[in-house]
Amino acid sequence: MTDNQTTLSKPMSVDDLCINAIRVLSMDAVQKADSGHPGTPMALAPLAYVLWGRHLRFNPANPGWLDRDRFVLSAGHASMLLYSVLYLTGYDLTLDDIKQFRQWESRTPGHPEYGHTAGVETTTGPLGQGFGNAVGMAVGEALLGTLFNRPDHQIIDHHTFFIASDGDMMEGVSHESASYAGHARLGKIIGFYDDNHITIEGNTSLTYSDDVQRRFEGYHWHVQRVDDANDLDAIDAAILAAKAEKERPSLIIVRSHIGFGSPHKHDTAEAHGSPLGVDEIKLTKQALGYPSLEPFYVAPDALAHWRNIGARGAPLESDWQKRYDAYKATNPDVAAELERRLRGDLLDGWEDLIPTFTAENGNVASRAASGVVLNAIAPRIPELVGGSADLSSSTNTIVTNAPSFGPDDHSGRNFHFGIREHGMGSIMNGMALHGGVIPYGATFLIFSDYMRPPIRLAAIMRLHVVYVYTHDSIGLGEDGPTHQPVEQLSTLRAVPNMTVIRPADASETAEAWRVTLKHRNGPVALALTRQKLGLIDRTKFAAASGLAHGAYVLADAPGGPPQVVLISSGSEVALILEAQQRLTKDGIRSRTVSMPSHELFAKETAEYRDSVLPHGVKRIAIEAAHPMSWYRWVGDDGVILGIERFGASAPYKEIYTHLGLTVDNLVETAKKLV
Ligand SMILES: Cc1ncc(C[n+]2csc(CCOP(=O)(O)OP(=O)(O)O)c2C)c(N)n1
Repeated sequence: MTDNQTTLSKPMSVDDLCINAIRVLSMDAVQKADSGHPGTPMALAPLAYVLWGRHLRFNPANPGWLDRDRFVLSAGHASMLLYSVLYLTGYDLTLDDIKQFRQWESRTPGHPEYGHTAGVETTTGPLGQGFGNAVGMAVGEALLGTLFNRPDHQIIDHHTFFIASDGDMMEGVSHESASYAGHARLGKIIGFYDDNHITIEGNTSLTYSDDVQRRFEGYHWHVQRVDDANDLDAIDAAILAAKAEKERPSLIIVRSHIGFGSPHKHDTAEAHGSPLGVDEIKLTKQALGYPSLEPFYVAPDALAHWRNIGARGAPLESDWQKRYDAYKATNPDVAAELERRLRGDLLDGWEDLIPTFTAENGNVASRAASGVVLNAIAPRIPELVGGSADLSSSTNTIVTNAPSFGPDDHSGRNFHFGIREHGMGSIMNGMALHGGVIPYGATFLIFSDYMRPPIRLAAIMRLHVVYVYTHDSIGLGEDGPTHQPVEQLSTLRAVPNMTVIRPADASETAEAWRVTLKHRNGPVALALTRQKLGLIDRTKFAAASGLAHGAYVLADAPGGPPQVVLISSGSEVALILEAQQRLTKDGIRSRTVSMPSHELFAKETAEYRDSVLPHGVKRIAIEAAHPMSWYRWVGDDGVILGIERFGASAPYKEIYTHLGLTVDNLVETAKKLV
């Protein structure tokens, strides 16, 4: 017997070898990295074995197969559970990758990252987000299935599985998403709640005594219990029953024991987020009766069995492909449309539908202009689907004469997310990840704060989602400081991969939608006004198409190069235009620059940027928001007229005056600078 062999009372079954392989890889990877979460993968190894082994439809050779079942590990800290299974079933992930857990540029980062590791469907880690993503994926499945399946051809027909931990359940976003899913009757969701009674601080009894079963029954979910996470047949039976339930989403509450198998860490918080320790790992492998103590050892029989499980995917997919080919032969146009949507290509000609605004339209709030544009382009962009968190009449985000997505109709493009901004953002991410749709979600800009976590994840994952944020400043007036955004524009602009666009008038709003729909590698936030805006006369000022550059010169004063540059975005562009006229009269040559998007401008060439903001000419920026994001653009000797306090409840013009956001102040400041 070698040092690494253990004494077995009886040979281990292939089932146990397969299950324990996950436990061993998880323990060893965390130990090698000297950081990570071994306990939950150890507890849930049997669940993973039953789910992947008997139920999940997936093909490691093609992780992107359209009709695969989706799996979301909402408890992203348990990433080694997922990485183990991806390696064992034969995805593009090697044992060496497992050994590189949590290392620089490895394919096994600390938490699962979408686009980074084959088979990872979404980035998780911030608890609760995966739950919402799973609901969004199920929305995508239901919507596309309803639109594209034909009576004899169910080509989109898959389940969305997720695993949620105590932390996921405590986070509010799980409430918002679960409530939405139950109401919308998303019957193809099958979630597992890992009921292990342990979080970081200790036993859940410290802080948590929800009756999760009744909670989810209250949401109209179908709820089952499995009392022993090691009972493979009970897990199997519960999944079968969940699949048989067509109307309600399912939750399977699985009583598990964190750190299962570890003599000293079993059922303790210590197993949650630290390596077990070399000695304890040895004891655990012995207690489990594992055939070797060698780190990362997977018995050949177990690997072969897991690979057989993975190999079932290819015939599953090719069977589906045959059905898809038959569908395509019978319904060539529908199939072509589906394929277009999945590729993310837009139909030709949609830009011809973007309306042109003229003086005859009168003064129009940019939120209203946005609604007009959305409705004009909607017929040619059917994949643009979305709605608001109960503010559609204020955010102008309903597509008129189109059905709503709801419990009785999964075909609708208008979504009613309810007053659930956080859930909305998280569900939108799931929809985008599912593919075939461009989701938009609307609320007041101030309430973007209620959906920060999914915004950040959309940016990390570079998802094409659109936020329509209206009531974008103190310009909303009487609702007062609780509703008036101040710091939101700067903080949204600070999110990497995010594009914020704040158009100055109806024409720029139309251009903003053009850019937004073409911008496929990250979220776009449109900041739109509640108050009406005048239309900038494009016969006198540059065309609104300049918006695509992020910033563009509207006009220079006559008679020579500018002495001062006035920069602004959104509603305050009107102020710089008026200031320019006054300065011209007073003999000061000024340039006006509309800067609707800092991010788009930052991507332009240095030559272009210098042509808009010439070196050596002093700059003044004005925006009814916190000045933080403007320092880069005005330079050391520039001035920013912004807001460094909360707003106030009053008619909006008065607030502007009290806070010094006026033409008078602009003119005075310019004169001082020149
Ligand atoms: C939003 C958010 N808050 C906090 C954390 C840090 N965190 C990671 S796991 C965890 C809780 C662990 O308990 P549980 O969810 O039951 O997971 P288990 O210990 O069973 O693996 C916390 C607070 C996080 N990942 N996300």
